[in-house]
Amino acid sequence: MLNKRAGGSAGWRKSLWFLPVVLGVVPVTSMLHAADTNYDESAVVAYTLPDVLAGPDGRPAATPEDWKARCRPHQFALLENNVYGRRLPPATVMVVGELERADVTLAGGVQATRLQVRLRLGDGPQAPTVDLLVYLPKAPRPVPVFLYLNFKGNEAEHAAPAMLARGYCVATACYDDIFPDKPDGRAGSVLAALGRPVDGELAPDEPGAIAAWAWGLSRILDWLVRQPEIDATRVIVVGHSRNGKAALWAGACDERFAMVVSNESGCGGAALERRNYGETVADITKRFPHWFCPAFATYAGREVEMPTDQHVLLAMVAPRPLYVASAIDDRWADPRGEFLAAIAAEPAWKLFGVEGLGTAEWPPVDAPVGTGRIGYHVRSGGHDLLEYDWQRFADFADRNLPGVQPPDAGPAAGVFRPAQDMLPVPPPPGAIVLFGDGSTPPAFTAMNGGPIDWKVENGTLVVTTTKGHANHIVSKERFQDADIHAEFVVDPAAHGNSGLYLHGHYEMQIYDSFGVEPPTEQDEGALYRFGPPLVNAARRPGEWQVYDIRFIAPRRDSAGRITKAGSVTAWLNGKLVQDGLTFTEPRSPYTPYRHGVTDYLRGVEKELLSTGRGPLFLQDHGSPTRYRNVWVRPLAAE
Ligand code: GTR
Repeated sequence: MLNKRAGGSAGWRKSLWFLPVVLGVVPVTSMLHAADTNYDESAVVAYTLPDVLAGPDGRPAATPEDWKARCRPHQFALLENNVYGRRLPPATVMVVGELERADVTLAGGVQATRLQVRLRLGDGPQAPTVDLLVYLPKAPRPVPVFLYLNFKGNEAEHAAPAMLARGYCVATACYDDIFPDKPDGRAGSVLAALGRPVDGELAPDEPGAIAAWAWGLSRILDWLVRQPEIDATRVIVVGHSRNGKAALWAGACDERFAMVVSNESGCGGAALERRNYGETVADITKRFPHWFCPAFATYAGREVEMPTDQHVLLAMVAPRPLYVASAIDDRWADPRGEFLAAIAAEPAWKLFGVEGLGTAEWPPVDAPVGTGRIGYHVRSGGHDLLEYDWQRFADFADRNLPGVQPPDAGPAAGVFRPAQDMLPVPPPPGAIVLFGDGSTPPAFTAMNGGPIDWKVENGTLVVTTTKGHANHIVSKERFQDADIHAEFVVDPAAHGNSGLYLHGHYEMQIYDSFGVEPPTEQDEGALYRFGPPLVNAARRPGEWQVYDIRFIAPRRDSAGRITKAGSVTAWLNGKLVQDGLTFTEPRSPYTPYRHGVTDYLRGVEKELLSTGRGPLFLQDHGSPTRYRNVWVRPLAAE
């Protein structure tokens, strides 16, 4: 069981069945509001907000490109330097132990798959871990996700059946796993593990808890986007109160979040600092000195001198959809100040030619507004995250998220999402294993049809290299369209060059390409001579890597001429590297039918051209690449 906190999974399960369906969390705060807090709108000082579109020289962005290249980085740096601290670097995210998966029935009879997984953020056994709880709706295709941090631990979270019934996945982790929420929490936080200073005088732009929570959300996202059941293009980050501040900063730092939702995030979140209404910079930095970078506290009582304000934080989300939610009795969070920040952020959306809120009037309670890419409501009642709020977030997401897949989308549009998270991957039903773990002989022949001379060592099949680079091996299996899986380790010799020759005509590249930017048609993930990978997903030599390829073979007429292009969709190490790339005649002069060809292979190619069925080759290119778990799963012909 994966629960780190008291209560454990038994307690969690119980809560599923017996607790009322409340979609949210009650924060653990005792509101020690200052006696001199201003709640009088007429006593709010006049202020001028910094221009949200301004670049470093004050000149505002004129186009989306100008915003992205010149003005957004400038505005982002102002938030880093003055509020949250420097953005933290990425880290490797790996599963620790077993992923736990169970079918569960939630309140109202909603069927779901529950995943519980412990993620290690960073390298080495000492790296911090986060326990993630995920509820997946039963759906035939990848689903959008609401991701949020909770306050009390996953076992205290009440599942979100209503969201699941609307087709959304819900994923949550406890914020304390990332940064224990107390002034001296730094030493036990991910910041310490990232090598940031934990005591002594901190630099003015040293990140605090909010930066750490935002970073944790991005690391969870790293894992979520690798899951086949999840639509990586529609992960929504949500947060309530202090976690709402973190959600906004996460959305600013990481543009992979497709939509950002702030629920009553208030001071240091969605509310304008310049408005002296509710919580102030002095209040928040006194009680929560660990949340922000040290520079923020210096603006206590002089908010008007800040070179930024919270509308800038909201503008970082543009042109993605943003939802800001307030509650009318939550005056400490300054509901009107949250609305005004959303209005002041609008120019960033307008620059992209999209509508923001579509109104400048603060709406009545329980009457959501936002016909464009910004949504807003002020709910009746106090500081909380309630089902009402969740339902409005989902309404807004339904309207605004791009990339919604129509029910009849074909395989290349997203259904082919192989699990690559945990290696080795067991062969699925219907797979023809060409080489597994070495317990049965490799189902390959040499180029002349005879036995292969590649060695099986420690359960891996190792390329026997030759100077001529043509000691490839040929699968005994012949197939037309197929899903192809291979796990491999690259050796530094000869650039780690090897490859998967699909039908012997088209090569999915294997190469020592770690860190190469931008990757080219030579690099790992490329279909050699047809297209570079969409992203560089290559791992270092010595590490296990994994390819899953959906290969749709070209079709030929009886004279051998191509009548319909072929295509590949390929995943490499959890990333989509080819998305339906099409190809026709082979382009490489090095195919096994030309370079190092034998009589046997002439026969193989002839058969391929007449039947459309051919083998998979593993390539010798002078590097002792290791393979395991190589299989093909033939697809039904179109
Ligand atoms: C309060 C704090 C607010 C808000 C809230 C919460 O004490 O002053 O800014 O973050 O806590 O997170 O519940």
